[in-house]
Amino acid sequence: MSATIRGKDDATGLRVAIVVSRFNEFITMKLLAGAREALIAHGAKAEDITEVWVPGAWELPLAAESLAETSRFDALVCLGCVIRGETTHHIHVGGEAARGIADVTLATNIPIGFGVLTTDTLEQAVARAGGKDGNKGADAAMAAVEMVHLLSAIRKSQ
Ligand code: INI
Repeated sequence: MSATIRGKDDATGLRVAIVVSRFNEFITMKLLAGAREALIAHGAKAEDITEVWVPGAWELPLAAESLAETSRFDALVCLGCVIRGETTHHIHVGGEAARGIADVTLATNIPIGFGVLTTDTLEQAVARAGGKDGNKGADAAMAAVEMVHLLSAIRKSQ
């Protein structure tokens, strides 16, 4: 017989830390608002959500690792905005943020929603931060919530 294991979009009772970058704050504050609203709309309590601000996307992994190691959170959400510049700097910042966050989630087994925009233009970022292409902060928050339940269901299925 086949088995199907799925998560669910229920944030009731979950403690979530949102790590958000100040760089391109005009965009990241909208990602943050989207993440908070999605969590609360799905049952999280405002007092169970912790906001942690870092200078830029580069600093997201270290803050996420520190938060994961406290064992105080069921899930993390990392939010940032990397926009293509004149040099290749953005490639290193965006690539290392992604790699570092992936390393942290795998090393700690805590779900981390990845809400770091990597765009060519400011317009593309605006579209993804509550504009015509949705809010990637909300999507990242709900992906983290789904993964909390998925990991729990996998463990129970063993
Ligand atoms: N940080 C970002 O979050 N987005 C960017 O687009 C960006 N660019 O392109 O420079 C950026 N740089 C700062 C970086 O994240 C660090 O904060 C900085 O290098 C200090 O460590």
